[in-house]
Amino acid sequence: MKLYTVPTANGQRASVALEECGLDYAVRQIDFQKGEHRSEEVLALNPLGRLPILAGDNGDDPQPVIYGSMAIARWAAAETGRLLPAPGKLAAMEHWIGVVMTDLSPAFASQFHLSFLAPERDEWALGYYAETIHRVLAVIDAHLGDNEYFLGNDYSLADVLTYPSAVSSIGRLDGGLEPYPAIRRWRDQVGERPAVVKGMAASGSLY
Ligand SMILES: N[C@@H](CCC(=O)N[C@@H](CS)C(=O)NCC(=O)O)C(=O)O
Repeated sequence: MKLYTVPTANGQRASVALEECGLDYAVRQIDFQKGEHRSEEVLALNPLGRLPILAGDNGDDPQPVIYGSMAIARWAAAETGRLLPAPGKLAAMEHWIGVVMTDLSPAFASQFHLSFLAPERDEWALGYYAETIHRVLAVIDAHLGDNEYFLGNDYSLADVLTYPSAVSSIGRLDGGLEPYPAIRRWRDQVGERPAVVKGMAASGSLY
């Protein structure tokens, strides 16, 4: 398999999940700041021109292809049986994955586009997304204050999908994780896992 990746939280989620699941993969870094995500090589795999992408290795045929950090992580977990919840904890895992992937991560992405790519600075929109990020982080902080991981004592996909936001995307938030001691404790603990160290290095980091 080959992981087409980027040095952002989305790329990191994919590579950390592959590492945690013990899967073998080669890495192809795509420089989206140079526009490589619009190259024929990438568009042939994903017409959306977005990353990360995991391409299978069937000789010359790059299929099957999975696009998106959550899809790649879910596939890796289902394929290997790792990072999955213990009986009775599926609802909680889906809840937290939803919070992170459909609330927190899009708010960080919008903040990135408004901060670095928008032709004009929109203070209202920037304030809105910063407030949304803080609202989500405060809820996660309260939860991790009472729980070692998202699912109590069980490390799962929810931790893997959240960790890159808490070390990468967070660099764009004034004050970072300073107001969130429980997330800082969890981040340090997760960050010591060898698979997390390896997965983060595989995608690299902008910050
Ligand atoms: N939902 C996707 C989002 C992927 C995404 O936003 N990728 C960005 C890099 S972090 C990208 O490829 N941007 C290029 C573009 O939008 O043209 C995921 O979770 O992986």
